[in-house]
Amino acid sequence: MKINWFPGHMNKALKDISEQLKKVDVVTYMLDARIPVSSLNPSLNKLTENKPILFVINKIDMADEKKVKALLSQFRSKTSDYILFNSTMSGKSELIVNKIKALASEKIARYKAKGVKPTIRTMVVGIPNCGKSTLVNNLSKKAKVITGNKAGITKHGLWIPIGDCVEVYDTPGTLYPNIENQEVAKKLAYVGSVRDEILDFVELSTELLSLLDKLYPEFVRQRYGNNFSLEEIAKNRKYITNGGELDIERTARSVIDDFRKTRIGKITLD
Ligand SMILES: Nc1nc2c(ncn2[C@@H]2O[C@H](COP(=O)(O)OP(=O)(O)OP(=O)(O)O)[C@@H](O)[C@H]2O)c(=O)[nH]1
Ligand SMILES: [Mg+2]
Repeated sequence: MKINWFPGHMNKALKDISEQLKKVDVVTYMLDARIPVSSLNPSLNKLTENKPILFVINKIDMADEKKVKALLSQFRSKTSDYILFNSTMSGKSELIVNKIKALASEKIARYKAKGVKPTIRTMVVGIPNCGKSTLVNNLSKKAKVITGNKAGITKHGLWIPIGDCVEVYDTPGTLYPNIENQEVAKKLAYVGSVRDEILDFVELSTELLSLLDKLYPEFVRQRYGNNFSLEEIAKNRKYITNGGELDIERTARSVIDDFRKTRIGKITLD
């Protein structure tokens, strides 16, 4: 299976992002803490390279925080900062707004000198399903944009005012035209950033189990026992088809579901 998902709406979204970026002071670049490096999108990196960036390393509640912290150095520079975040938690949006304001301090100072209050504009970009719209709703304190636990919920960009001096633009999750690196593509699929309908779950879950065997051997054994082949898991779970055979497809889906619901553990794959 070669995983490549770049539907028309993403191509449009990248064009729209590029257009709207002219108005943007700070890019809020959201990453999934379970794959903080693999969730960097080369297309977005290129579009945003000349802007200050706040990396929001989201879903930290589902990830291996120690491992994420070891990867952080690449996300801080003169013009970028990062925050480890859980965008489903309310009451934390000040932390993000403050960091955005700090990254826009030059503009704020310039306007202040003229006696004018500036509007700071940020755009939330990132792979599908990493929590962008959830963050936007959290920042605006009212649910205004639709969220959902599958890839490709947001279809159009939208500017939303938050507080009296910040505006935020929610964008559709974007991938890139040709994902050459299939190790990256698989990780995007495990975390739910690729449309499930195009995936071969048997192949995907087999690969995930073998990756977890390398990275988190105790976690997989704790969950599935020492023999964690799909056949063995199907037997243990008594997943049988109407024809009386082991239901490998259902087992494969349940393994991916276990991973996505952190039943195997808090895991970071990069
Ligand atoms: N545990 C956890 N779940 C989160 C977090 N942020 C978002 N979610 C969940 O992740 C799912 C996707 O959230 P969305 O906000 O729709 O993601 P999105 O990035 O806007 O997705 P697209 O519009 O498809 O690009 C939802 O089920 C959210 O509740 C988080 O920090 N922790
Ligand atoms: Mg969205």
